[in-house]
Amino acid sequence: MSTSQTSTQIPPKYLREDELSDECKKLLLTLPKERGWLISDTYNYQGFWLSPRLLQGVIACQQQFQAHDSDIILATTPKSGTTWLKALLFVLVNRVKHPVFEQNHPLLVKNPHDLVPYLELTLYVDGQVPNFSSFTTPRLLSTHLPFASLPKSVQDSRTKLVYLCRNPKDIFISMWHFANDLRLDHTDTRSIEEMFELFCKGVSVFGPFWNHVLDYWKKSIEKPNQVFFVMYEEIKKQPEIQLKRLAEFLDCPFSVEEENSRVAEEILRMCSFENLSNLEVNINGKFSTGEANKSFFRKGEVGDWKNYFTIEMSEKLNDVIEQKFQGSGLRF
Ligand code: PAP
Repeated sequence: MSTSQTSTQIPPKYLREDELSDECKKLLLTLPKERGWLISDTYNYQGFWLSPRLLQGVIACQQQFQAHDSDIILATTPKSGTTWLKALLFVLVNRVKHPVFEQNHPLLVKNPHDLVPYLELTLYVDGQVPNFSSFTTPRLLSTHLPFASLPKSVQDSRTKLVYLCRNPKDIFISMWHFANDLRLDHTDTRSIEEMFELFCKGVSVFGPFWNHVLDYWKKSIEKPNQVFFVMYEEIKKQPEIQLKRLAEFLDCPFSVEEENSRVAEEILRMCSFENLSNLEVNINGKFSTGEANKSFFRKGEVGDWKNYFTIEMSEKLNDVIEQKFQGSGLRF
Protein backbone atom coordinates (compact mmCIF):
# COMPACT_ATOMS: atom_id res chain seq x y z
CA MET A 1 0.00 0.00 0.00
CA SER A 2 1.53 3.34 -0.91
CA THR A 3 1.34 6.69 0.82
CA SER A 4 2.11 10.05 -0.73
CA GLN A 5 5.81 10.94 -0.75
CA THR A 6 6.97 13.89 1.33
CA SER A 7 10.51 12.77 2.01
CA THR A 8 11.94 16.29 1.77
CA GLN A 9 9.86 17.40 4.77
CA ILE A 10 11.66 18.74 7.84
CA PRO A 11 10.51 16.77 10.89
CA PRO A 12 8.12 18.81 13.02
CA LYS A 13 9.56 20.04 16.30
CA TYR A 14 7.36 17.77 18.38
CA LEU A 15 9.03 14.76 16.78
CA ARG A 16 12.64 15.85 17.26
CA GLU A 17 14.36 14.06 20.07
CA ASP A 18 17.20 16.55 20.45
CA GLU A 19 17.03 19.58 22.75
CA LEU A 20 15.20 17.69 25.49
CA SER A 21 15.53 19.18 28.95
CA ASP A 22 17.29 17.10 31.63
CA GLU A 23 14.05 17.05 33.62
CA CYS A 24 12.26 15.55 30.65
CA LYS A 25 14.99 12.98 29.98
CA LYS A 26 14.85 11.86 33.61
CA LEU A 27 11.08 11.59 33.57
CA LEU A 28 11.11 9.54 30.35
CA LEU A 29 13.22 6.86 32.06
CA THR A 30 10.36 6.27 34.49
CA LEU A 31 7.49 6.10 31.98
CA PRO A 32 5.96 3.01 30.33
CA LYS A 33 7.08 2.73 26.71
CA GLU A 34 5.62 1.20 23.52
CA ARG A 35 6.53 1.21 19.86
CA GLY A 36 5.57 4.59 18.42
CA TRP A 37 3.48 5.58 15.42
CA LEU A 38 5.64 8.54 14.49
CA ILE A 39 9.03 7.81 16.01
CA SER A 40 10.65 4.74 17.52
CA ASP A 41 9.06 4.96 20.98
CA THR A 42 5.99 6.46 22.56
CA TYR A 43 5.62 7.06 26.32
CA ASN A 44 2.68 6.91 28.66
CA TYR A 45 2.29 10.10 30.68
CA GLN A 46 -0.76 10.67 32.90
CA GLY A 47 -2.48 7.77 31.13
CA PHE A 48 -1.99 8.89 27.51
CA TRP A 49 0.67 8.26 24.86
CA LEU A 50 3.03 10.83 23.42
CA SER A 51 6.48 11.42 21.92
CA PRO A 52 9.42 12.60 24.09
CA ARG A 53 9.56 16.13 22.70
CA LEU A 54 5.86 16.51 23.09
CA LEU A 55 6.18 15.60 26.74
CA GLN A 56 8.26 18.73 27.17
CA GLY A 57 5.57 20.84 25.48
CA VAL A 58 2.81 19.26 27.55
CA ILE A 59 4.58 19.85 30.85
CA ALA A 60 5.40 23.48 29.98
CA CYS A 61 1.81 24.08 28.93
CA GLN A 62 0.39 22.44 32.05
CA GLN A 63 2.67 24.48 34.30
CA GLN A 64 2.51 27.83 32.58
CA PHE A 65 -0.63 28.36 30.53
CA GLN A 66 -3.00 30.89 32.09
CA ALA A 67 -6.49 30.54 30.67
CA HIS A 68 -8.81 33.52 30.26
CA ASP A 69 -12.56 33.16 30.76
CA SER A 70 -13.01 34.43 27.21
CA ASP A 71 -10.71 31.81 25.62
CA ILE A 72 -12.09 29.29 23.17
CA ILE A 73 -10.15 26.04 23.01
CA LEU A 74 -10.72 23.35 20.41
CA ALA A 75 -9.89 19.89 21.75
CA THR A 76 -9.54 16.80 19.57
CA THR A 77 -7.72 13.53 19.24
CA PRO A 78 -5.38 13.72 16.24
CA LYS A 79 -7.04 13.29 12.84
CA SER A 80 -10.57 14.10 14.02
CA GLY A 81 -10.85 16.91 11.47
CA THR A 82 -9.17 19.57 13.61
CA THR A 83 -7.99 21.55 10.58
CA TRP A 84 -11.59 21.89 9.39
CA LEU A 85 -12.97 22.98 12.75
CA LYS A 86 -10.10 25.43 13.26
CA ALA A 87 -11.07 27.07 9.98
CA LEU A 88 -14.77 27.13 10.91
CA LEU A 89 -14.09 28.54 14.37
CA PHE A 90 -11.75 31.22 13.10
CA VAL A 91 -14.10 32.46 10.42
CA LEU A 92 -17.19 32.21 12.64
CA VAL A 93 -15.73 34.04 15.64
CA ASN A 94 -13.92 36.71 13.63
CA ARG A 95 -16.67 37.47 11.15
CA VAL A 96 -17.13 41.06 12.34
CA LYS A 97 -13.43 41.86 12.07
CA HIS A 98 -12.99 39.78 8.91
CA PRO A 99 -16.26 39.68 6.98
CA VAL A 100 -16.67 36.42 5.12
CA PHE A 101 -17.00 38.04 1.74
CA GLU A 102 -13.69 39.92 2.24
CA GLN A 103 -11.12 39.28 -0.52
CA ASN A 104 -8.09 39.28 1.80
CA HIS A 105 -9.55 37.04 4.46
CA PRO A 106 -6.75 35.53 6.64
CA LEU A 107 -8.06 32.01 5.97
CA LEU A 108 -7.19 32.46 2.30
CA VAL A 109 -3.51 33.10 3.03
CA LYS A 110 -2.84 31.19 6.24
CA ASN A 111 -3.23 27.55 7.17
CA PRO A 112 -5.91 27.03 9.88
CA HIS A 113 -3.21 25.65 12.21
CA ASP A 114 -1.42 28.99 12.11
CA LEU A 115 -4.64 30.84 12.85
CA VAL A 116 -5.62 28.59 15.76
CA PRO A 117 -2.37 27.23 17.18
CA TYR A 118 -1.91 24.13 19.29
CA LEU A 119 -0.85 24.78 22.87
CA GLU A 120 1.42 21.82 23.55
CA LEU A 121 2.39 21.02 19.95
CA THR A 122 3.22 24.53 18.83
CA LEU A 123 3.12 27.34 21.40
CA TYR A 124 4.79 25.47 24.27
CA VAL A 125 6.78 22.92 22.26
CA ASP A 126 10.10 24.63 23.14
CA GLY A 127 9.27 24.44 26.83
CA GLN A 128 9.08 28.24 27.09
CA VAL A 129 6.27 30.72 27.70
CA PRO A 130 4.99 31.87 24.31
CA ASN A 131 4.17 35.45 23.49
CA PHE A 132 0.42 35.95 23.43
CA SER A 133 0.60 39.67 22.70
CA SER A 134 -0.54 39.30 19.10
CA PHE A 135 -3.70 37.39 20.08
CA THR A 136 -7.02 39.20 19.98
CA THR A 137 -9.96 38.43 22.28
CA PRO A 138 -11.34 35.80 22.34
CA ARG A 139 -8.12 33.84 21.98
CA LEU A 140 -8.63 30.84 19.74
CA LEU A 141 -6.41 27.94 20.76
CA SER A 142 -6.35 24.20 20.37
CA THR A 143 -5.10 21.09 22.09
CA HIS A 144 -4.94 17.33 21.80
CA LEU A 145 -4.68 16.97 25.58
CA PRO A 146 -7.18 14.72 27.36
CA PHE A 147 -9.57 16.62 29.64
CA ALA A 148 -7.91 15.44 32.87
CA SER A 149 -4.51 16.66 31.64
CA LEU A 150 -5.59 20.14 30.58
CA PRO A 151 -3.76 22.93 32.41
CA LYS A 152 -5.46 23.54 35.74
CA SER A 153 -6.25 27.12 34.77
CA VAL A 154 -8.41 25.81 31.89
CA GLN A 155 -10.30 23.46 34.15
CA ASP A 156 -10.84 26.22 36.73
CA SER A 157 -11.84 28.95 34.27
CA ARG A 158 -14.98 29.57 32.21
CA THR A 159 -13.04 28.93 29.01
CA LYS A 160 -15.27 27.42 26.34
CA LEU A 161 -14.14 24.04 25.07
CA VAL A 162 -15.22 22.75 21.68
CA TYR A 163 -14.65 19.01 21.30
CA LEU A 164 -14.62 17.42 17.87
CA CYS A 165 -14.89 13.65 17.64
CA ARG A 166 -14.71 11.32 14.61
CA ASN A 167 -15.30 7.68 13.81
CA PRO A 168 -12.20 5.86 15.12
CA LYS A 169 -11.89 3.74 11.96
CA ASP A 170 -11.47 6.87 9.83
CA ILE A 171 -9.17 8.38 12.44
CA PHE A 172 -7.02 5.27 12.36
CA ILE A 173 -6.66 5.34 8.57
CA SER A 174 -6.04 9.08 8.51
CA MET A 175 -3.36 8.74 11.20
CA TRP A 176 -1.73 5.79 9.51
CA HIS A 177 -1.29 7.79 6.30
CA PHE A 178 -0.09 10.86 8.17
CA ALA A 179 2.38 8.85 10.27
CA ASN A 180 3.85 7.15 7.21
CA ASP A 181 4.24 10.52 5.52
CA LEU A 182 5.94 12.12 8.48
CA ARG A 183 8.10 9.30 9.77
CA LEU A 184 11.67 10.44 10.08
CA ASP A 185 13.22 7.24 8.82
CA HIS A 186 11.32 6.44 5.66
CA THR A 187 12.69 2.91 5.48
CA ASP A 188 10.89 2.18 8.73
CA THR A 189 7.31 2.23 7.47
CA ARG A 190 4.91 0.56 9.88
CA SER A 191 2.48 -1.99 8.52
CA ILE A 192 -1.20 -1.28 8.86
CA GLU A 193 -1.56 -4.52 10.86
CA GLU A 194 1.03 -3.49 13.43
CA MET A 195 -0.48 -0.03 13.88
CA PHE A 196 -3.95 -1.49 14.13
CA GLU A 197 -2.93 -3.80 16.98
CA LEU A 198 -1.44 -0.82 18.82
CA PHE A 199 -4.57 1.30 18.21
CA CYS A 200 -6.86 -1.44 19.57
CA LYS A 201 -4.63 -1.66 22.66
CA GLY A 202 -5.13 2.08 23.14
CA VAL A 203 -1.63 2.99 21.97
CA SER A 204 -2.21 5.93 19.64
CA VAL A 205 -1.04 9.54 19.71
CA PHE A 206 -2.81 11.07 22.78
CA GLY A 207 -4.74 7.81 23.07
CA PRO A 208 -6.38 5.63 24.21
CA PHE A 209 -8.94 7.12 21.85
CA TRP A 210 -11.93 5.98 23.96
CA ASN A 211 -10.69 7.57 27.19
CA HIS A 212 -10.09 10.85 25.39
CA VAL A 213 -13.57 10.92 23.87
CA LEU A 214 -15.45 9.66 26.90
CA ASP A 215 -13.95 12.22 29.28
CA TYR A 216 -14.95 15.16 27.07
CA TRP A 217 -18.34 13.56 26.35
CA LYS A 218 -19.10 13.29 30.06
CA LYS A 219 -17.99 16.87 30.65
CA SER A 220 -20.21 18.08 27.81
CA ILE A 221 -23.19 16.47 29.55
CA GLU A 222 -22.20 17.81 32.96
CA LYS A 223 -21.39 21.33 31.74
CA PRO A 224 -23.17 21.95 28.42
CA ASN A 225 -22.45 25.68 28.57
CA GLN A 226 -18.75 25.04 28.83
CA VAL A 227 -18.10 21.98 26.68
CA PHE A 228 -19.57 21.61 23.20
CA PHE A 229 -19.35 18.10 21.72
CA VAL A 230 -19.76 17.51 18.01
CA MET A 231 -18.99 14.71 15.56
CA TYR A 232 -17.17 15.18 12.25
CA GLU A 233 -19.84 13.03 10.63
CA GLU A 234 -22.63 15.25 12.00
CA ILE A 235 -21.01 18.34 10.48
CA LYS A 236 -20.68 16.53 7.15
CA LYS A 237 -24.34 15.52 7.28
CA GLN A 238 -25.91 18.75 8.54
CA PRO A 239 -23.26 21.45 8.18
CA GLU A 240 -25.53 24.45 8.59
CA ILE A 241 -27.35 23.09 11.61
CA GLN A 242 -24.09 22.23 13.37
CA LEU A 243 -22.49 25.57 12.53
CA LYS A 244 -25.49 27.40 13.96
CA ARG A 245 -25.36 25.25 17.11
CA LEU A 246 -21.71 26.18 17.45
CA ALA A 247 -22.43 29.88 16.95
CA GLU A 248 -25.10 29.76 19.70
CA PHE A 249 -22.72 27.97 22.05
CA LEU A 250 -20.05 30.62 21.45
CA ASP A 251 -22.56 33.42 22.06
CA CYS A 252 -22.27 34.72 18.51
CA PRO A 253 -25.50 33.49 16.86
CA PHE A 254 -26.33 34.48 13.29
CA SER A 255 -28.45 37.62 13.03
CA VAL A 256 -31.49 37.91 10.77
CA GLU A 257 -29.40 40.02 8.40
CA GLU A 258 -26.73 37.35 8.30
CA GLU A 259 -29.38 34.71 7.68
CA ASN A 260 -30.68 36.75 4.78
CA SER A 261 -27.27 37.19 3.25
CA ARG A 262 -26.44 33.50 3.73
CA VAL A 263 -23.35 34.04 5.85
CA ALA A 264 -23.43 30.52 7.29
CA GLU A 265 -23.46 29.03 3.81
CA GLU A 266 -20.49 31.20 2.82
CA ILE A 267 -18.52 30.17 5.93
CA LEU A 268 -19.09 26.53 5.08
CA ARG A 269 -18.02 27.10 1.49
CA MET A 270 -14.84 28.91 2.56
CA CYS A 271 -13.92 26.14 4.98
CA SER A 272 -14.84 23.25 2.71
CA PHE A 273 -12.20 20.65 1.95
CA GLU A 274 -12.37 21.58 -1.70
CA ASN A 275 -11.76 25.27 -1.09
CA LEU A 276 -9.07 24.95 1.58
CA SER A 277 -7.09 22.19 -0.10
CA ASN A 278 -6.88 24.20 -3.32
CA LEU A 279 -5.47 27.36 -1.75
CA GLU A 280 -1.86 28.13 -2.63
CA VAL A 281 -0.90 28.32 1.07
CA ASN A 282 -2.21 24.80 1.64
CA ILE A 283 -0.65 23.34 -1.49
CA ASN A 284 2.89 24.70 -1.14
CA GLY A 285 3.07 26.24 2.35
CA LYS A 286 4.65 24.78 5.47
CA PHE A 287 3.22 24.67 8.94
CA SER A 288 5.28 26.56 11.55
CA THR A 289 6.36 23.30 13.21
CA GLY A 290 7.64 21.78 9.97
CA GLU A 291 4.88 19.73 8.29
CA ALA A 292 3.77 20.56 4.77
CA ASN A 293 0.33 22.16 4.99
CA LYS A 294 -0.93 19.75 2.36
CA SER A 295 -0.48 16.80 4.72
CA PHE A 296 -3.55 18.05 6.62
CA PHE A 297 -5.74 17.62 3.55
CA ARG A 298 -5.92 14.04 2.32
CA LYS A 299 -9.47 13.03 1.38
CA GLY A 300 -11.77 14.61 3.93
CA GLU A 301 -14.41 11.92 3.55
CA VAL A 302 -16.56 9.81 5.81
CA GLY A 303 -15.98 6.05 5.56
CA ASP A 304 -12.61 5.87 3.79
CA TRP A 305 -11.74 3.10 6.28
CA LYS A 306 -13.80 0.74 4.12
CA ASN A 307 -11.06 0.91 1.49
CA TYR A 308 -8.47 -0.44 3.94
CA PHE A 309 -10.07 -2.52 6.70
CA THR A 310 -10.47 -6.27 6.38
CA ILE A 311 -13.67 -7.79 7.81
CA GLU A 312 -11.63 -9.07 10.75
CA MET A 313 -10.23 -5.63 11.51
CA SER A 314 -13.66 -4.07 11.36
CA GLU A 315 -15.15 -6.71 13.66
CA LYS A 316 -12.29 -6.43 16.10
CA LEU A 317 -12.58 -2.64 16.38
CA ASN A 318 -16.38 -2.91 16.62
CA ASP A 319 -15.92 -5.17 19.64
CA VAL A 320 -13.50 -2.75 21.29
CA ILE A 321 -15.81 0.20 20.58
CA GLU A 322 -18.83 -1.64 21.91
CA GLN A 323 -17.03 -2.59 25.07
CA LYS A 324 -15.51 0.84 25.69
CA PHE A 325 -18.55 3.00 24.86
CA GLN A 326 -21.24 0.73 26.31
CA GLY A 327 -23.82 2.73 28.25
CA SER A 328 -22.30 6.09 27.30
CA GLY A 329 -24.93 7.02 24.72
CA LEU A 330 -22.21 7.52 22.10
CA ARG A 331 -22.39 5.54 18.86
CA PHE A 332 -19.98 5.23 15.93
P1 PAP B 1 -4.39 16.97 13.12
O1 PAP B 1 -4.99 16.25 14.26
O2 PAP B 1 -3.03 16.46 12.78
O3 PAP B 1 -4.44 18.44 13.27
P2 PAP B 1 -6.80 16.79 11.60
O4 PAP B 1 -7.03 18.07 10.92
O5 PAP B 1 -7.57 16.51 12.84
O6 PAP B 1 -5.25 16.59 11.84
O7 PAP B 1 -7.17 15.62 10.62
C1 PAP B 1 -6.93 15.65 9.26
C2 PAP B 1 -8.14 15.03 8.62
O8 PAP B 1 -9.13 16.06 8.42
C3 PAP B 1 -7.82 14.49 7.24
O9 PAP B 1 -8.70 13.38 7.08
P3 PAP B 1 -8.44 12.20 6.04
O10 PAP B 1 -7.04 11.72 6.26
O11 PAP B 1 -9.46 11.16 6.36
O12 PAP B 1 -8.64 12.79 4.70
C4 PAP B 1 -8.18 15.66 6.37
O13 PAP B 1 -8.36 15.33 5.02
C5 PAP B 1 -9.45 16.12 7.03
N1 PAP B 1 -9.80 17.49 6.65
C6 PAP B 1 -8.97 18.56 6.56
N2 PAP B 1 -9.66 19.65 6.18
C7 PAP B 1 -10.94 19.28 6.01
C8 PAP B 1 -12.12 19.97 5.60
N3 PAP B 1 -12.10 21.24 5.28
N4 PAP B 1 -13.26 19.26 5.56
C9 PAP B 1 -13.31 17.97 5.87
N5 PAP B 1 -12.21 17.25 6.27
C10 PAP B 1 -11.04 17.89 6.34
